[in-house]
Amino acid sequence: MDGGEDRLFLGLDFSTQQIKAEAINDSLQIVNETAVKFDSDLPEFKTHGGVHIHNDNVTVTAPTIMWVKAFDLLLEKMKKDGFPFHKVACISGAGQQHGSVYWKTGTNKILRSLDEKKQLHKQLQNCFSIPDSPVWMDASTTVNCRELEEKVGGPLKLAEITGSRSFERYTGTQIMKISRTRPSEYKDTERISLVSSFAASLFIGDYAPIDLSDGSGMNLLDIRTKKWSPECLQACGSDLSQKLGDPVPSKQVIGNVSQYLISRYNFSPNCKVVAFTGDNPASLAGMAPKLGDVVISLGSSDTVFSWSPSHTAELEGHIFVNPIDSNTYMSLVCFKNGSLTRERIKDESADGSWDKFSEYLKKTPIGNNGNIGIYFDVMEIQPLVQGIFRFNKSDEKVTSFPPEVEVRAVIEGQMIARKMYMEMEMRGMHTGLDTRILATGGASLNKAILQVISDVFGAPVFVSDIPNSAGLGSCYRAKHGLEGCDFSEVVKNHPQPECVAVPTEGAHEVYKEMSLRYRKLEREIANQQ
Ligand code: ADP
Ligand code: XUL
Repeated sequence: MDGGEDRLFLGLDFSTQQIKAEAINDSLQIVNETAVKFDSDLPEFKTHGGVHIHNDNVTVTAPTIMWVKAFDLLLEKMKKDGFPFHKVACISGAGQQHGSVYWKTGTNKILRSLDEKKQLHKQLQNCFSIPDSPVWMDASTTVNCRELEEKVGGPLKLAEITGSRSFERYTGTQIMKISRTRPSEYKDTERISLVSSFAASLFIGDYAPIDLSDGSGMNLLDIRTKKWSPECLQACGSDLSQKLGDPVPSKQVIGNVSQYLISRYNFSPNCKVVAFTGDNPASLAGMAPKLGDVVISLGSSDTVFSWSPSHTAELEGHIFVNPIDSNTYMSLVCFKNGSLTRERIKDESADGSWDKFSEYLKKTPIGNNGNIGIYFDVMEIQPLVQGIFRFNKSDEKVTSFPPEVEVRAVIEGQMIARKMYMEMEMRGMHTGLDTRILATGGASLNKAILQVISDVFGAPVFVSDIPNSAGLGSCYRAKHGLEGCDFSEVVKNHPQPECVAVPTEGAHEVYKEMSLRYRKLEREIANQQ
């Protein structure tokens, strides 16, 4: 198994709606893809889009044990399909960013002595002091955000230290909220993990460290020194440095696969595990972008990100330590109303059919005859607004659009916002005909959506065969961490993405004008809230 052509690299993606596994061989060919979807494969947890939105509309959680049960199902499915676990040389993975897991005191002992005859979720069912993990969609911590910023010297100071001002979904303030509202559960918490390090813990049978890249999404890490920031820790909870453990570079080998997995699934005892990271950092690795490329990820969230050489502090957008090279950075902007909003409009206006949705996009004109829609089904991140807003060409509010206008309005509104915030928040990033936009995530399968992106961004759009770049990036990161070589060496056979859309003539002028209107309308909405 050691070395040679036959070995495999396994990449996991613990995302919002599902967990997915990809496996590649040494030539980077995909040899396995398996997924477990939370809503449909685990209906007993009654999630919608993998989460529970609470009655206050701002608290959003997922049952931690559901993720463990999904892990059981995923490996059982792969075993049933004859997946050769013994050939896996190294594993890495990704998790939805910012979400947190609270392990009860004493759980580490349980993790280290798991019974191979029993499913994991049966052994861990009483092991979480907070059974429902807050996830990235949560927006319930505004007061904690203001407090954290105030305690460290203001939002810009916090951004200088951690790469971001305070955002509701960031883990530090989520921890602060729990430490205040549930002090005894907080006290009974031995370890706090991110979703990524939680997932890695299931593989090594021990608490796994948080990696520097996903750790940058907590408002707790000093991204300059790559250590926890003492003042941020102090503001968010007592004994926090013990509860978090030391962060490690994202490419670090953190241990071998657990005895439990060796006995139950026939993993090799030599199989290594590389630190898991956030889904966006893992996607960056999976897209193997060049400096100057812009990645747009269209999953449960929509994100726009790129490789960034510096960590200049700004008030908006985010800077993370780069998952491939801890001496560089990645910049990112995130939108909460992504695929689930598109999906709702597909269900309501296009009879639940993506084909019909695409047909509507193709038959409506660029600029939608001046109609603009802003669809924030859940509280957006920027601006912090919830609601559905439609405007006609004279900027008058209207209550509905015909179905085909609604479909174009959601895609144009979303993509105009993606470009506008990219330009405002990603350190002067601009796109043009010589920029490559690399699209990934579930909706990157939809060519009609990609055409709108190309028209709005004024740049060609490229896609790879594999829309799950976080899973693929995890395979690449596993190989990178194991071999310790240059990342460019690992991805030298990475299949070149294909150009699937180029800007339509005249689109640039239409969207230039429309973007100005969109900006004004969005500002008015935000000011009224
Ligand atoms: P995540 O990793 O966040 O769970 P994915 O990147 O797998 O999400 O994307 C899942 C989403 O992809 C679904 O919610 C669905 O709306 C969207 N999707 C799947 N197929 C299409 C399509 N043909 N057109 C547009 N969106 C699609
Ligand atoms: C990024 C973010 C989301 C999650 C879920 O900051 O909150 O993209 O990582 O995908």
